[in-house]
Amino acid sequence: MKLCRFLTSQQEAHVGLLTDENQVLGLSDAGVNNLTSLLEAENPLQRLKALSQQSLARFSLNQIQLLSPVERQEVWAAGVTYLRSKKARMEESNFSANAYDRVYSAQRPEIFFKSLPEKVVGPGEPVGIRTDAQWNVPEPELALVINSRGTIVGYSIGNDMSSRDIEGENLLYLPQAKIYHRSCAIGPCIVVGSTETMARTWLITLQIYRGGGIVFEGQTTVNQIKRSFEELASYLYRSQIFPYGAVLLTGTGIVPGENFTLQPDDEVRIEVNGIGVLENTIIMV
Ligand code: DO4
Ligand code: MG
Repeated sequence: MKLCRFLTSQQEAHVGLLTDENQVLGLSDAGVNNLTSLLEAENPLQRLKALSQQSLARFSLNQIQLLSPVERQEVWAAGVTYLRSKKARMEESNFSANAYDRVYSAQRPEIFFKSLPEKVVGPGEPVGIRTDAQWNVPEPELALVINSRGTIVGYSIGNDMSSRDIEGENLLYLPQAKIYHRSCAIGPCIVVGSTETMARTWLITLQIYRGGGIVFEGQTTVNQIKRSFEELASYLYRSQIFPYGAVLLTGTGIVPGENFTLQPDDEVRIEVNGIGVLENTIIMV
């Protein structure tokens, strides 16, 4: 089942279920006003199935605006989980090549803080490239949605926007390359009820449009992620508390070639076939 947040034409935020017919069933009529309580339920899928049987308001997608499905969850990200990411990063940086090489096969994964929840950009909202960076790319990633008990309860799509020249100059600049205004998009919904085995059959596709044409296209499979989802989630929760749960991006397996950089007005389209499509336009921030 697909859980979402949306804004009505009266500018009221609601929680809903996205149907296969591209409609949204509003859950306010059933007394549900936030996603977190559903993700924290003993059995979120069972709870959503029961809610979907109730009489609920229906909205078509053109009546509403989907919001990022993140409320108070911190967003973190795993890195160098795909061979493609390791190789691209080793090429971009002589200085840090050894670090990327080691972390790919080390026992402890790379996990870094990505975004406060209130700074996450939703579907259709602009994502940013830094004015002081020359080489910028989107990173299309599967997002694990984890509750406060550390259980993976759903999946979404994330864009871990990155400035490759800043990261490549010195790995200690990673927070500046990764964490800035509008550097993280998540959406369009949270898929609840899929196992890791199911998620590993999904394809991730990235398309970048400029002036109506495609300037970059790439594809990978979730199954290329080297580490298990449980392993990534359990490292995130070591000696940590997440009272509202957390979202963990699982790393990128699609890296455009060395000559490619994003420009303002580019359209970034990320599709994960088991989830949906996350689209955002690029602006300078
Ligand atoms: O090591 C730096 C960041 C890696 C990353 O974001 C990724 O592999 O997706
Ligand atoms: Mg990344």
